[in-house]
Amino acid sequence: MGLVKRGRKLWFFEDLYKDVTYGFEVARVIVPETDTGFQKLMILESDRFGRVLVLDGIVQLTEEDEGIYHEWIAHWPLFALPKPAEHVLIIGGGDGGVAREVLRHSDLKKVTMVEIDKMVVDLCREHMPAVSGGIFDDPRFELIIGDGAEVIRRLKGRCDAVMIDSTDPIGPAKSLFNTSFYESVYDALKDDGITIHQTGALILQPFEAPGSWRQIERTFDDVRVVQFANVSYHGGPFSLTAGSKGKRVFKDAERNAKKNYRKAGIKTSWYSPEISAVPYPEFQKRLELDRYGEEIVMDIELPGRKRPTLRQVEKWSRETCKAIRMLAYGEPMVSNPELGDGDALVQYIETSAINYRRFGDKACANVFTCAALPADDAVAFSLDYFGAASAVCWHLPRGSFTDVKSIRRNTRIFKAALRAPRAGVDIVSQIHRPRLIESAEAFLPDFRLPAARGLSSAVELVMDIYDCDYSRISNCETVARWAAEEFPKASGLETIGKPDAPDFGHAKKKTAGPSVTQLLRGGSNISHYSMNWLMIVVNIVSRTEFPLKKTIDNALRFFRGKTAICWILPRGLRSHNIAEIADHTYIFSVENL
Ligand code: AG3
Repeated sequence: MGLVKRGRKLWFFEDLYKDVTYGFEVARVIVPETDTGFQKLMILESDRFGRVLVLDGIVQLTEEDEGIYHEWIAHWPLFALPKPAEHVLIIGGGDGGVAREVLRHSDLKKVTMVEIDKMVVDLCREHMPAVSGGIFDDPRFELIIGDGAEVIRRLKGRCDAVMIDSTDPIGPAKSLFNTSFYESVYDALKDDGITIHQTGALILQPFEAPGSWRQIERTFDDVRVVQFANVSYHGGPFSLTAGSKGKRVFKDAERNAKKNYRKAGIKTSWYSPEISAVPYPEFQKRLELDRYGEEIVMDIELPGRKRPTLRQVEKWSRETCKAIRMLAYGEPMVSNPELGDGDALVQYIETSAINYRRFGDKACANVFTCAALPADDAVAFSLDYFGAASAVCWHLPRGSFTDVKSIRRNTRIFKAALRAPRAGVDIVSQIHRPRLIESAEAFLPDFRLPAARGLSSAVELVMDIYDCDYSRISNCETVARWAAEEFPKASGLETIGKPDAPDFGHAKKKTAGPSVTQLLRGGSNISHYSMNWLMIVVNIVSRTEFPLKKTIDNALRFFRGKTAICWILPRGLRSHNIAEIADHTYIFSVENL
């Protein structure tokens, strides 16, 4: 919305969100909106806030409350350090507010500020000189106009702290929110150094802090979330996410901060060492959970010649939600009978999805949640609903942050039968594990998928891809492009219709992961991705054979993941022998070299 006339008054409304905004009355426009070549810049004056810097329609600071943000981002890391900082790097921060606070630390020898947009520096210096204070006259201060992501590579091991005072991860700051940038920040730090990055409003930007948290967690030795609230960053709690080089830094941070603060004698208005070391514990705990979810995969023997209609399958999926105590999201997607390609259904649910496909007289059902899954209840309900005597089940831990051997140990393959109508299930076979193989074996040209051996009608490739690039999994268009264009090229599988990508719709309904579904001829590709975990989890079911190596490599490369844990399951079973089925269920891991 930007500037809006309201009667005789001029108002400004922030443009960050489509569905919420805040605004204030503007007394004067100091610098009308100007295209700097990097972004649109505007400086306004308000009676309440003083001068206000706006970039791309988003408030960056107001003279009235800039002290809150600048004190926290500068002093939190500097006072937490075990010994006084000598060299600090600021990336962004062109208004000079962070540098002003940093330079109050008298042991400092040098502060380098790398700002990409010279006009931010010049116009703030001219129109809001109090923000930068005297930094430009301080001999310790050095300004580089350039790209922080480039400059930082030249600073290996030189900095005690790196503060990333960027705009949001849209526009010119995008390259500052990805793993390779964080890796160069890590390299630029001395041992025991700290970095800190602004990571948005916790509630209105629910994926930003978790996304950076996970990337920093993977690149640094320890990670913390620091929160504060000010008036001009709309939405209550606002976050800074910090990473340390060295494991002890944050553990000693509270003690160090109290001691260093007292010694330095710097008077602060908002920062306090008393609360600085408390890193919003509940939020941190949520992020520290190390498991993404679990899935129960069922091959259900349909009785007699009875084949459920799609209407009945829709009812099954709705009632399965009740059985596992999850909410359905939106309407189920069903295959188009006109395409003559079998019965299939996908129902997004709170946190993930349920899906169904029939191969002959086998109902193949998957129930996936990114939370604890009452798997037995899902199996019991499904057997009961379809009037089936038994099912072969694979119970998979999805997104376990451990090694392939323990993931294998936690994967269960068994036959289940209903104890009595509307009662629980019994496991009527031994519990088997998948066969652990080397990826090299799966990639041999004569490796035969179970379907080709006549063991089943179809095959399912399940992939958990870890350590993906944030930019590849932070929007649905990119994931949908993979599913609709890249994946079919690599796998040779034929798509039907367009990918369905509800994306943040899940989040709006207070549920977890955004998803993409692409129906395939004789199968489907369902992917759930998570910024929290930097991972994408994929299930590809297909009646047609496809090249494993090409398909897996393509996904690893596209999402720039580090490792894929892969399972191969025979689906639409023809064999009834559970030992044989387990023997043709494979697990292996693939590295992206
Ligand atoms: N840099 C951080 C601005 C963040 C605005 N984003 C938001 N409200 N979600 C500000 C520059 C101050 N030196």
